[in-house]
Amino acid sequence: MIRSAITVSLVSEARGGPFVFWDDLSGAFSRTAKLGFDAIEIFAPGPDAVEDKLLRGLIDQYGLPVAAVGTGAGMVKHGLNLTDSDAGRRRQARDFIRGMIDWGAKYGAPAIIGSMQGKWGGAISRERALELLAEALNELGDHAAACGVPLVYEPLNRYETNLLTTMSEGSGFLRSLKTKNVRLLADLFHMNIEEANVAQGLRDAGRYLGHVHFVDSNRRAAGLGHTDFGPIAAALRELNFAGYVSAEAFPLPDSDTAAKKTIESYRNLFKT
Ligand SMILES: [Mn+2]
Repeated sequence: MIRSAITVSLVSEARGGPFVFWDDLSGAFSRTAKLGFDAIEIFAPGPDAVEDKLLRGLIDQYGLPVAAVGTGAGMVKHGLNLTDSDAGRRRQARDFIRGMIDWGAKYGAPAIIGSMQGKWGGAISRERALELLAEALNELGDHAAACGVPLVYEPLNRYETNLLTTMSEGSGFLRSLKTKNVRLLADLFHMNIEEANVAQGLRDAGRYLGHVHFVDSNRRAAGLGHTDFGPIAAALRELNFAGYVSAEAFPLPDSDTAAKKTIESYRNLFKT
């Protein structure tokens, strides 16, 4: 079963970014539950940012699981990434992500590595960056397995990384890893830029597909851009995808409208 989710950001440094709900975690849970989403995806400043009692209380009160947790605060707050030319900074990046894996795992949620993958350039060649990324994903993937959750890796579009930008590259890379615990995140906005055909990109992810960022061509809620979602939904069904399609979209024209449009599109595409 394909399940719906929606994002909330608690990271002030990410303001202006593509998250539907902002700042108020309790309010986001309440609105997410009311609109009928299956789960919530949390972009938090760090592993200690949300009190355990509060989060467990919200999960119970609203019956909403956590779909995933983002790790990008390591980048936007601390300037860390896994392919930094400085070994100490790379270690800090891994430590930050390990903390986020541990935090998410308490609620059964996988951590997502997106911007924390970094970019190659300067003292770091593309080959060296991919070697560093592979080392980090092997270590963190096995750590996540020990915590009982997968680790999710997200190829990004060319303006956000120069490492891996398509599902085909992503699945080839995951196949080369020692760890078997890393899954791909297919972000439909990035794919709209990088894939020749988005539905085919999902098929290229194939058995590695673990999570989808469900969003339109312009990073607005699904239904507010020009993406043709029919073939995308068909590809996800064909793959028997059983994860979350999670709205990582701008709160435009406002959070509630973006959320409503998303759940409406989700129902039209996946509940027919
Ligand atoms: Mn994304």
